[in-house]
Amino acid sequence: MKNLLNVLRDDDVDPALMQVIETIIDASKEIAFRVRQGALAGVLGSSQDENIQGETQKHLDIISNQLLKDLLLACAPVAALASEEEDTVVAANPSGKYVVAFDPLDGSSNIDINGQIGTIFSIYRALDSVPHSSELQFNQQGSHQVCAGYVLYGPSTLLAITTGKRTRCFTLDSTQGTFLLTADNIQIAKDTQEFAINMSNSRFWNENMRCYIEDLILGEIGPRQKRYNMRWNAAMVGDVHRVLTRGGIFLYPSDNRNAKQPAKLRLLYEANPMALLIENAGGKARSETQRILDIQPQQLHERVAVILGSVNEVDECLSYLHP
Ligand code: AFP
Repeated sequence: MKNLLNVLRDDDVDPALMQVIETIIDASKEIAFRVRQGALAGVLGSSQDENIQGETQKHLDIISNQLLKDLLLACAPVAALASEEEDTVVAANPSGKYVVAFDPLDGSSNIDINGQIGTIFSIYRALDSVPHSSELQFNQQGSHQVCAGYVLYGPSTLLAITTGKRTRCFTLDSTQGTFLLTADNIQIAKDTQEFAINMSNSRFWNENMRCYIEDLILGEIGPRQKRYNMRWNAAMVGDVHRVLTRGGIFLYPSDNRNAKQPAKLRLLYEANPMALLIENAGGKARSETQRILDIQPQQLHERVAVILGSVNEVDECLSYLHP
């Protein structure tokens, strides 16, 4: 089996970009070790602090963020970084060619219950037109990502990654400490019978979204005329990995719980990297109004509705939203 660096080399990936990817992978191995140690490493539970999102930070959120930050700041090709756990952009190396955004530990609510969690990352070329410390470094459309991926800390530690051509999956061989290629060209099934959504929010959705979900639940006795199953991991990395593996549709729609914040998922370090992985695996990734990768970001931690997965099912959902 090929290892990650050999695959990237065969794809003629820029050596400086390979160095950034390798740095992220090194940090993820450290995180994976602490996740596996759990209570034995004293990393469970919540801190007394809140992040800019207003979320209570778990100890492992802070540890993971610090690991990624320390290693990336020491990586010469990195010009700046942005994180779910950082209020604003952190300037790195003046000669850096790339900027990195990440959610250090997605699915934090799963940490204390030994559930699926993961690290999501997104890499862009640094803009010479603005200072490295400017948030404008990250006001780039998702289609400009040069690399996107996640590390899923589950029964296996898996890396899903794309550098623009295809979406691949690697599995960590913990005896050697290397990620080995285990899926070379993921292709998402065009149709599905599985959806992922947090049903407890249904009373907050708009009417059209409620109708779409109701028809999935009606199954073979309703207009869709086939049985659907539901899954919800409460960690985007786990739900997206299932969609990449066996198809499906993942939805986190806008809702009216909070007029100032109608969506939950973050564009920069959740929606955009996942959208690139999904599209490069033959799937579709939309907000409720447009292709996610076409969205022009306005601010660092902006949020967006997400509908992604099997092309035909995403299209069917959009036909309900825009009859
Ligand atoms: P946490 O990292 O705060 O657990 O949030 C995870 C997440 O951003 C995303 O990974 C999940 O799909 C979604 O939120 C789960 O949201 P709900 O807790 O509202 O179901």
